[in-house]
Amino acid sequence: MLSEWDIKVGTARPNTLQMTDFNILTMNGKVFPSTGPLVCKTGDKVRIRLGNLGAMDHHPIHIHGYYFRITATDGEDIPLSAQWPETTALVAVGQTRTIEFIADAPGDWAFHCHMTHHVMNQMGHEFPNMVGMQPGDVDKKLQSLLPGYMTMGQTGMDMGNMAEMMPMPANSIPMKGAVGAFGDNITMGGMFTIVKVRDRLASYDQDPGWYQHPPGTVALTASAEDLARDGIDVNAPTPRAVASAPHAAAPQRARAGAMPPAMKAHHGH
Ligand SMILES: [Cu+2]
Repeated sequence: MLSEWDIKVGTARPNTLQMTDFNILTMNGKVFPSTGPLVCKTGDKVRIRLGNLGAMDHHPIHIHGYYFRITATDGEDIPLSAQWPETTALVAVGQTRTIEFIADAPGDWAFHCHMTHHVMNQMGHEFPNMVGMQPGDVDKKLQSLLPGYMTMGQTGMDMGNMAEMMPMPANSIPMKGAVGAFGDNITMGGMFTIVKVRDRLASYDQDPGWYQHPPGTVALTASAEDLARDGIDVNAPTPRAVASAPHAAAPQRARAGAMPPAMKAHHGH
């Protein structure tokens, strides 16, 4: 079940007067990483019934690694001949959508709303655009009035590690983030869970942990020898850097001038 709430930071009671600015998006009343994984066995026929209990927002629910068929709406089952394949099921306010697929690919597969702010927590719009701002010592000055104050957003939305830097009020959750399979930070929250498909299962009710990738199926960081063997110099200027360098601009203009008229006509399309 998909829901949306307005629960101000540090409070416990949802604001029922909210009309548009919801800040907590949940699956079965939980936000990732607290959402339980959807556990299945390789070869299982999986049926998921999605219902949107939200007040104002539609949810395009998307799966990684599979496509599914839409097999029923809240009206009725859809005859086999009329079912259609999707990787995203748009569940409008008040609707249900039933999806089915055969779990034939073992792994951990993200299953989430595709609305960007629906996989984040504590979202709000009552902030100025801070990208590129240089706050100077404004934090230090404000902290004498507001302990713990921190200017945010100057570098965009890369805030996955914010929870480590900023103390959180009681009864609150970080904007996004959980430790992933490789010790990295999964910068997702909210309406996000994981379909876990395994060849062997102890129980459908138990989280089987992270998928153990077969040897040789996970990309590794290239060693210096690997790079040298393949003739890759990571310090070489990128093509874009070359094109924007003043000394490189002249030969490029010369090439444009040498283009046949037919090709020039296509410029600007
Ligand atoms: Cu959504």
